[in-house]
Amino acid sequence: MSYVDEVYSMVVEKNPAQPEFHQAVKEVLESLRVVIEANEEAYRRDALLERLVTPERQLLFRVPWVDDKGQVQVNNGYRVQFNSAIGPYKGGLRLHPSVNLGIIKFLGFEQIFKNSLTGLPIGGGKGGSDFDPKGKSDREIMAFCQSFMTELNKYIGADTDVPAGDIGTGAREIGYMFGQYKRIRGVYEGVLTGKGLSYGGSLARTEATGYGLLYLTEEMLKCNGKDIAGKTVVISGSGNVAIYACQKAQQLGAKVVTVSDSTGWVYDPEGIDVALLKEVKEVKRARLTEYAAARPSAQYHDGKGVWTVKCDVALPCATQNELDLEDAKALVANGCFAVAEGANMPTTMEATEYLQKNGVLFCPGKAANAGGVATSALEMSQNSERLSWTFEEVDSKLKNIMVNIFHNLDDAAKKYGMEGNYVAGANIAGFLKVADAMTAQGIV
Ligand code: NDP
Ligand code: 2IT
Repeated sequence: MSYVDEVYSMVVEKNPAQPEFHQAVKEVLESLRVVIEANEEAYRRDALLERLVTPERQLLFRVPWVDDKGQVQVNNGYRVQFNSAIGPYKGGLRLHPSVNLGIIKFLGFEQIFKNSLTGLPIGGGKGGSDFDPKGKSDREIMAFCQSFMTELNKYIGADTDVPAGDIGTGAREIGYMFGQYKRIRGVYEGVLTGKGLSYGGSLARTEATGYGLLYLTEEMLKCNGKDIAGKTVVISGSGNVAIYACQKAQQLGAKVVTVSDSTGWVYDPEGIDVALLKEVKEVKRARLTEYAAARPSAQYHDGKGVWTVKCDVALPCATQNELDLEDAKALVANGCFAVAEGANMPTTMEATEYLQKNGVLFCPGKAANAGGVATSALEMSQNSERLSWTFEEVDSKLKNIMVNIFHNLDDAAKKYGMEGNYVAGANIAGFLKVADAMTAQGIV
């Protein structure tokens, strides 16, 4: 059996009931086959792949908190410190009822390669809880966040592990967690990113993932003789990533005609009204039915459906495995020619293969959504030098990073004989730097 197949079998056997983690590992290892085969002896001797797929440390803890009725609630807390070969662990905290260890491991594993692709010194990690922030009062959110940080604070720090936002964790949650960290540890340091501007946050971090997705998409289209201006775009999700993807797509002259949430989706043929979307989602924390009620041109549909809308470019920005083979077929049949992932692993493997085989330009999340964590690393730099940069300065660095990421993965795909396969390019380019650092640091 080849080394890649052996390690994949080991992962499935040793990590039962973690399908998302298996999926993420399989995609990466398949892409690396050619690189691994060229260095098989040394990698096998050093058990490089076994070490790569095994987290350095996995923290699981109890998070008890009291709800508004006086009832004690108990959630599971997670932090997976996956790989610190190129820098302190870095990655978000997901708060969603679906969270389990396998999901956090898939996200942490993806984060290793994503963070490497940014070119910045950050290792891979991820955390979160099965806590559901929906419908909770501000006091309940604070109670949960304080309890979560009361345990997590022991394992993190500005130079060891720097968490940030993800699904369900935004500025409000980061604020409560930062306050509790400072209170317990007695240090004022950049231990979290995505902070508010009044206490060490970076300008443009809120916008960064969505903006970065569009900067990379624009470059990918340009290098393939196409222009984002004038194109019709479908977006899923209506959270942090989706909102700012929508805003930047419009600034670049595209028309975004859909957004979605976990209950339904909106088709707005006149183009999504970003100011209204922000009011509904960021201020009122309401459902998309409220958007549709306030916007005469918008049609609301229950359930799933954005991928059936005719478009040129599709940007999945909600969650994992939200775009399956049937969706991919509908996109191709409707003439979609580019898909870039704003979310982490939103496209199933079968859907990805179908899109690639049908000539759709496909950029995986670990490259396309890297603008968020890259700007988090810029926030860490600003915190270290105790200065803050202007919006324009951060935004222009972000744009450079995204353009460089695209060229790095494009070059890697070409170098290894897989021109145009941006999945392989991203995995190879991300892997090589981490593998080099792991090798140089010996068996740890
Ligand atoms: P938010 O919590 O701000 O928004 C999430 C959006 O996705 C909401 O519209 C939500 O709908 C929808 N959604 C979440 N879970 C599901 C589900 N199971 N089924 C259908 N819809 C769902 O999160 P973000 O925008 O921050 O994150 C979106 C994606 O982008 C995630 O995959 C995240 O890992 C990834 N990402 C985020 C980065 C960041 O900086 N925030 C950086 C890089 C990647 P509802 O409100 O109804 O739950
Ligand atoms: O998936 C991701 O890259 C994030 N949720 C952002 C992580 C970060 O540290 O900013």
